[in-house]
Amino acid sequence: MDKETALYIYRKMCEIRKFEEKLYQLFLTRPMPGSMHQYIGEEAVAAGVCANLKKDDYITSTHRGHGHCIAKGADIRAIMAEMFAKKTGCCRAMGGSMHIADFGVGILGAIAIVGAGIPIAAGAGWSCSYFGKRQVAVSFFGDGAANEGAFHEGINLAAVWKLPVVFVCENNVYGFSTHYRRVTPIDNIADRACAYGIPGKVVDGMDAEAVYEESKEAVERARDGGGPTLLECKTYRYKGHSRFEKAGYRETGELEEWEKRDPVVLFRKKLFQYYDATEKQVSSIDEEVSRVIEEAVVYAEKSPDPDPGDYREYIFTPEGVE
Ligand SMILES: Cc1ncc(C[n+]2csc(CCOP(=O)(O)OP(=O)(O)O)c2C)c(N)n1
Ligand SMILES: [Mg+2]
Repeated sequence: MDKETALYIYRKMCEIRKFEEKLYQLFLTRPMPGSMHQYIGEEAVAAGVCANLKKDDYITSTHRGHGHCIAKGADIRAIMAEMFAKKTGCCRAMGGSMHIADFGVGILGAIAIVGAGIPIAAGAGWSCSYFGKRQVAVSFFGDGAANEGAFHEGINLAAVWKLPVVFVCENNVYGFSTHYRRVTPIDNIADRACAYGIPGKVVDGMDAEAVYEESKEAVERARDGGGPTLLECKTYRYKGHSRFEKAGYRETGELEEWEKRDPVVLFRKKLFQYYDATEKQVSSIDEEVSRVIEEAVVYAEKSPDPDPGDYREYIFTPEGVE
């Protein structure tokens, strides 16, 4: 990748990390609506994959979706306002943390039903092929989702119809409190690709450069009519499954081992080593991103609450929109 792309990926990873850290503090210190599932530790996956996507490409996301939506280009202020359930939120307070969507930048939705985004991405891929505009669809999902029926149905159909879809499994070791090897009889979920006759690759999900390069190949293949790919990004979530869940099921020292390969720290070093970045360039990204996140909180706090009757605008009846 060139230096511009590397700095872009770094910025996105910082945005995700700082957004999530801020949100964690907010949930600790003030009443916040709903719950949340944090993406800290997995930033390289969303940032590396989405750096290969155009605005009109599609993604489907999950309950752990803040990172995907930031990486795909949703407005951070609007995501933050959604966390606060404000009228200015990207879903006008009707979605919340687990249901972020922004059709304007191709985010078809964060979907909290595990695995449900996979067939939706296949459907989006079908529309990409039908309209012939060289768009692609990417589905992000977890290791737990890979054991849902929707995984088989979605990937099988995309493979049979050679749809332009990239299936990105974020193997963060756990599905809730269950280690993936307790419920998955093979080490690599990517090995399942052969059952669908499509390429499958295991990727170091802590290394944004590796994620970018592997997903670039998969996205290009999809754009060129070569059909889908299954990428399994090996990664780790630093926080518990949701909000204040304590992750007591982890081995002692496990988190610390993964933190040694922190994706943000790792890629920051690479910027100096391989991309000729200067200290000034990188620290100005750090500072700018901190400012953006602080401003997003102020924006969200100052935004109006939705009117109680607003929900009626989003209800469909047999006669049409109410
Ligand atoms: C169909 C379905 N089953 C169960 C749940 C409850 N649930 C929510 S998240 C989750 C774990 C998902 O694990 P994984 O797919 O690995 O994603 P991760 O949370 O690790 O990102 C479960 C079981 C759900 N939301 N949907
Ligand atoms: Mg998981």
